[in-house]
Amino acid sequence: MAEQKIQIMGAGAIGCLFGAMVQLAGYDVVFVGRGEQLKALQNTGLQITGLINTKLEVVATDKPVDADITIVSVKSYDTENAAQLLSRVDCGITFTIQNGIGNLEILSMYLDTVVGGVTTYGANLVKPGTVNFAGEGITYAGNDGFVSREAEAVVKVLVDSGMNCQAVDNISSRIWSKAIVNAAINPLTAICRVRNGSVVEINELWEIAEAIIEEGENLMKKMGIRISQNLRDLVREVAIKTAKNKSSMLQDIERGRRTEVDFINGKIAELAEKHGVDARVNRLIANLVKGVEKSHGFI
Ligand code: KPL
Repeated sequence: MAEQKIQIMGAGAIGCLFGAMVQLAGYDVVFVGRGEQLKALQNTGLQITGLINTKLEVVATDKPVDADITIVSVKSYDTENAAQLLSRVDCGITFTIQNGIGNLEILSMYLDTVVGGVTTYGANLVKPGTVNFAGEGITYAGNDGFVSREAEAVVKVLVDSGMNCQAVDNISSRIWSKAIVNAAINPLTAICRVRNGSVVEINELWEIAEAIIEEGENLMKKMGIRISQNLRDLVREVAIKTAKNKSSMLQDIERGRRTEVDFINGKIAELAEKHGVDARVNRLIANLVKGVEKSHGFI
């Protein structure tokens, strides 16, 4: 197994967590990153804190290389650029664990073997080179209608690395469920600057969250994407379980960085308009986050 090379395309918090787990299991791992994070990985290695405590020497670069499996963990607004860079090397099986809607489709436009994915593992960047492993979760890998050999190969690597991972044949349904969780929690926490728990604790916020979920569900129905669980219950459960966490969107806003709202509420609103579904609350919320990003000069 150690002969397989695993590439992490996007050495942010979640990418580094996955890369560290896989490297600890004996796989050959290369991290592709940029900026301060890349410098720290190259100069001082990768420190993982939280649920595990370890320091690793890592191979880190700014350009993708040939690999057997490439785990894509860049922010969704960088997916197209990442796909173009990956198309110039032999990146093997590409497996996306990104947030948001549309990543699988963008990667598939440029690359041959793409496996969809979604993860509930929690990680956040403490400082360049240091990642906090905040919560054990589960990762699903697969496509729609079938479980491919490639998805099984991805699952094997992650399970060998001690991670919870399952192959599934309904990845769109799972990606959409996670996107609706993110649509209901992330922008409300980012606009109001509160932790995840406030979305259920503050009635006024829960009222907005419910409207966001309902519009998302109506769109899923219209698009023929199976709703495999009660999404209100799911959002409530995630907000309670991660009550003390800052959502990734709040962290982006606090760091002065662009958010992924275009690929979450923005994408729901865009697709809803195309399919003739009312998603005015998602549009309004996406516009508010764009207002924060633009007025503070993040984009
Ligand atoms: O995925 C998340 C995020 O912050 O992006 C949740 C589930 C909301 C946890 O914070």
